[in-house]
Amino acid sequence: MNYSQCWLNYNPIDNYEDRDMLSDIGICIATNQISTIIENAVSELSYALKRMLNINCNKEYMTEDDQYEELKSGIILRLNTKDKSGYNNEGYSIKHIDKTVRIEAETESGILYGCFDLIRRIAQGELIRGIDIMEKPKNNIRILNHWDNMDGSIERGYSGKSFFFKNDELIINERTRDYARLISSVGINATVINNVNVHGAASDLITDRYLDKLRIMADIFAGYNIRLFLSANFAAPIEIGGLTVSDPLDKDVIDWWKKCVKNIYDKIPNFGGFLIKADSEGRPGPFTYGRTHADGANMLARALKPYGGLLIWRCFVYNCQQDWRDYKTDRARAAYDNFIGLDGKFDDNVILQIKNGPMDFQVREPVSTLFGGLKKTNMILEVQAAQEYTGQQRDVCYLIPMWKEILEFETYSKHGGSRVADIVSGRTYNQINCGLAAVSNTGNDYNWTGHDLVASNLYGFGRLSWDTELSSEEIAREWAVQTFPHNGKVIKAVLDILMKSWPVYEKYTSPLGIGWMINPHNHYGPNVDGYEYDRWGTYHRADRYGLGVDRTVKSGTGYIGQYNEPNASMYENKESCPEELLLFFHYIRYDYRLKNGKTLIQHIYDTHFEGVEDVEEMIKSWESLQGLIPDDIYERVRKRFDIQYRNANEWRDVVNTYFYRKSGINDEKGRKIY
Ligand code: GCV
Repeated sequence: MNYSQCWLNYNPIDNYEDRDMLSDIGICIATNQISTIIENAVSELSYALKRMLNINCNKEYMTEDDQYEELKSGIILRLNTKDKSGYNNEGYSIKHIDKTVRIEAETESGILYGCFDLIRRIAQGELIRGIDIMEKPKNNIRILNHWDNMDGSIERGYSGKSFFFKNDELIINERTRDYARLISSVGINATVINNVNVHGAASDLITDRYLDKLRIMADIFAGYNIRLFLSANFAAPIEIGGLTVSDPLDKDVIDWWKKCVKNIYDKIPNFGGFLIKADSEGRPGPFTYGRTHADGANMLARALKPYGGLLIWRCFVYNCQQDWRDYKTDRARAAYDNFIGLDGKFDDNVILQIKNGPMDFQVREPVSTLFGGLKKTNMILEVQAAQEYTGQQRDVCYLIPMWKEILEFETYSKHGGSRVADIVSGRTYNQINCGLAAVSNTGNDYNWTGHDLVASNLYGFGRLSWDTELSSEEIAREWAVQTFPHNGKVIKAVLDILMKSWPVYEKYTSPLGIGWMINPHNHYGPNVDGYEYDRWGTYHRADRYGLGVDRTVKSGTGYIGQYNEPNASMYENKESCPEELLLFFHYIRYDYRLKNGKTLIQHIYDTHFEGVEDVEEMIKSWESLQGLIPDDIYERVRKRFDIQYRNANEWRDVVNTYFYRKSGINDEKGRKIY
């Protein structure tokens, strides 16, 4: 096989205390609906038990409930469609009763997730004697967005080429199924396989040319409870339909989409729907025709509605032709300004997909104001597992702590529980079509994610989208234990590296929420003024006295006014603004004293020196694992650390030198600045 199994290695577990209890088992399947999902669940469970505990499972199917009641031993999978026990569709329970372990669910997908859960527990050495749990996902939509192009390249892809496309054709092979196993094992239930920037042949993906093959792929995914979605081109009626417009209120356009969608569902009955990037970075959209985003989204949603399809519409809409001399226009304001007036105007199968921050996946950003603003609109939180601005899978950066902070942010949208996690799960406003999306970090590299350690971000996204209350440490530990050989020292070192990695990356790159300062276009490596005099609206505004963007209501762009109180006042005031975001919200002088007594300039110098020292520490930790983990993983990660070390040095010197030259202020500690 030319790829690894990541966390589905199912490494042997020595001395598992409940092995005896499981050693004489069969898997009994109590259901008369033997579907592909059930078959996949059973085959995964028996494969995992064989590999982890060397247990051979016999499978027995039974259809009558009384037979099921009489079973005295074994793992019993029971599809209980009669008594609605509150599993909530994809939920399940696992109970140990006498000599049986019973996984029950209302749906086949619940059984599948229950099996993956049991495997995960055993893989971590957790004893199942006495287990009695009930689980259900916190979010209904748990979706990956792949930015894969049909020529096989991946936009912002850092782990090889696409495993979905090559030379304008779809790839379907063993890896397709293993991809489905991998993401389903952590609860992901939907995927968009093509880039939101729909170029070239990708416009045709929704036509007969590709539908038969897509159906094969959709069926493989469906066997793991994953729905296939496609990114579509808003101008498809022109590009592939021969019409002269793609105006969402034009009758011919409406009919064209209806026919197109009907044709898709005729071929792919389990098709999930479309993801649309419109009026954004040059993509076509309803603005061309003087229409709103609600007009555009609803038109497509209505075509999908009869088939249960969803329309996911991105809010990444901003002016990318800005003049850097203009201090009033603020890209951070754009998503809110464009969408808040449309709240309540979207159909119920439209979902707005909102990036976590108001800018673009920087190492530190505040939470997008739309989460606290929209009240009558379905929302998906979009995060980026692909590390476009956070080290591109060459530098390790475990992103779950960042996503946790976002999910836990209280928006004050409604009294009594409106954290981002509550809003995007639909709990706050009783919505169903809500959830989490991640821009995927996968490619056809042997280890799927380029850097072995950042497979933890893919794993973690799935686990967090299922249960937003899991902690970052729990997720990191689960992943590490399932990925590496069972050894306390290995797990401790890996956890330590992962948990440090985001703060370390932040230390040696852009300070206190200001973002960017990267090389234009490829977005790797330092370049403080890289975007400063450009059109993208991403400025740091550094001069000889200080830096930062004034986004206050009082004297700045007014962005802060988009937050609900008391967040708005907290950010407006320099003293109460969380320091890690100080430069995002305020222009600050270099001699301003932070809470720890250091000046801003000294903070910049110190963190950049520390960042490099921290990378040295991480490297030492990794080196202590040589011989304890497989050599190939050891070597791959070791090489990545060399790159990270060089990168961190480069960032330190470029950033420190830049600010030394701008400010003329010496480092108090007299270290070398160029
Ligand atoms: C897919 C940023 C990235 C683009 C990406 C875009 C988006 O601008 O640099 O590569 O395009 O975000 O999220 O649509």
